[in-house]
Formats: sequence, structure tokens, C-alpha cells
Amino acid sequence: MPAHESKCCYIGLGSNLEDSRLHIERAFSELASLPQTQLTARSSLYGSKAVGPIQPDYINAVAAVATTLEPLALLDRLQAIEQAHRRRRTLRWGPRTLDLDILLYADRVMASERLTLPHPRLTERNFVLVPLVEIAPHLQLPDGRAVAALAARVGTSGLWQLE
Ligand code: ROI
Repeated sequence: MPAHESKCCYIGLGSNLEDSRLHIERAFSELASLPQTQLTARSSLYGSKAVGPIQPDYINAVAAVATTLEPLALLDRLQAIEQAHRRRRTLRWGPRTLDLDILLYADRVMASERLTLPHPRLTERNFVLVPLVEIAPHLQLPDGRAVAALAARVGTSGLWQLE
């Protein structure tokens, strides 16, 4: 097996400040321009009611990328993109111009200080599961659970497809 085989990875995008649609559209282009990485799919944009503290509605989407960047190198790149969108980390679970989360990195399972894979709240959030199923209807988590079944379980309340 080649040392640098590319891995399929899913990234959640979210924004609820300023022109959220523009932040998300730009983030897709920035993901497509990352080194050692191809953007292979992008979901529709979804509007969603904020989970957590009261704040404006979000726009959420999911991207699929094929990358030879290792998980923490990819995380560094995603955080640099967030910074370029003037993301301020003020409140935990507060509003943000751009949030990029690694949801899944191939079948990788890890829990380090900076990164937990799969994303720990993936299975609870319809604004992640529904766009994920749109672009990867047959995807399974490393533990074998089907994302389509998880999405069916969380339903679509507070979530609407845009465009
Ligand atoms: N709520 C929604 N709908 N979408 C998000 O992306 C999102 N992100 C968050 C919190 C504040 C938990 N709520 C969210 O980080």
C-alpha cells in the first residue's frame, strides 16, 4: 500500500454571523484549494435553528474531501481557514462566522486533546447527519452504524434545505 494513499474525509461547515451563505461558499472554495486535497462532494446548504444558547439561525453543509494530509495537519489547515474568516472564539457554543469540523476521517478512531474522531456529537445533530447522508447515502461509521439510519432517527425538525 502506498505510504500516502488519500483518505476520504467528511467536514461539517456552519456559520451564523454576517453573510453566512458567503462564508460557507468561500469555505468550499478554500477546501478545494487545500494542498494534497481534492473536494469530491458538497451537500446543499441547509438552514437550521441553533442548537444550544439562543443565537441566530445557522447555515450548515457538509463537504467530502480526498486528502493525503494526516488528521492533525488537516485540522491545522481548517483552523487557518476559520481564522481567515475572522472567527473569534469567545463563548463556548456561541455564534460564529465559520466553523469547520472534521466529522469523519476514513475509518480512523482517535481521541486526543485537539481532535476526536469520529466527531463526538455527529450522531446527535440533524444539521450534520442530513447533509452527510445527502452526499454519502451508504456511509457507515467505523463502528458499523449506517449514517442513514442515524439521520432517520434524529429527524428534520428545525432544519430546512436552501436553494
Ligand atoms: N447549531 C446549528 N444549528 N448549527 C451549528 O453548526 C451549530 N454549531 C454549534 C452550536 C452552537 C452547538 N449550535 C449549532 O457549535
